[in-house]
Amino acid sequence: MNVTRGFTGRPSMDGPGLPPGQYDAGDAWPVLSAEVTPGIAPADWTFRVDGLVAEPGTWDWEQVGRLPQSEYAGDIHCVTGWSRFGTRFSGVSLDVFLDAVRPDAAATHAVAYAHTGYTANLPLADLTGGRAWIALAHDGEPLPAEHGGPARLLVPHLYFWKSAKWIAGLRILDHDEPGFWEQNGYHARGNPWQEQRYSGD
Ligand SMILES: Nc1nc2c(c(=O)[nH]1)N[C@H]1C(S)=C(S)[C@@H](COP(=O)(O)O)O[C@H]1N2
Ligand SMILES: [Mo]
Repeated sequence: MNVTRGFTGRPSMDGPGLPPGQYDAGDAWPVLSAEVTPGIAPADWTFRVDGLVAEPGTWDWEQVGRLPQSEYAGDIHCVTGWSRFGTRFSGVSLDVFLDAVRPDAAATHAVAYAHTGYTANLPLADLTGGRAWIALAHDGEPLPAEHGGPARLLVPHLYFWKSAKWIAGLRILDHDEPGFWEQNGYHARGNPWQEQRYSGD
């Protein structure tokens, strides 16, 4: 039988394959951090959603643990070129937090910010509909500190720089406000399927 596997060499477990210009990193999970990895104890970690919302909210580790948990099984894509197939994360869907704070009708964007100061901007539409999480675990184990533990943002349908590690909160806005990489020439949205790497792509 003639099986067409495409140009990736390895089929993606759950996803549609390799976006343009990406390569399969195999089992490797590179660490990409602009900061020194902070040692944040779960007891010291909090997540806040504020800005243009009816009711700002702050959740601590225990409160997030009591929220309904869900899973992402699929691929991640870093703008430097590597993609990783078949990752498994669990955590809490951002829909849960956004439903609680109730964004204003005028809200269009968010800035995600980390406990270290890293920021990334995202359209609100990319954070809803079961496509974004506060991830607490990977492959059934607590998220390692170098990968953003105790908790990171996970928005796997966009380039992975949007998935802020050591996530501290989301500021909900009625305009787009460039984050750390976006101020340095990277694309405002970062859709890997449209190869939105740099502003102007
Ligand atoms: N706080 C913080 N989050 C971050 C980054 C960072 O430097 N700091 N790098 C981003 C980039 S460019 C990528 S590819 C992923 C890397 O996540 P990983 O180190 O778990 O692979 O985290 C993203 N989130
Ligand atoms: Mo990246």
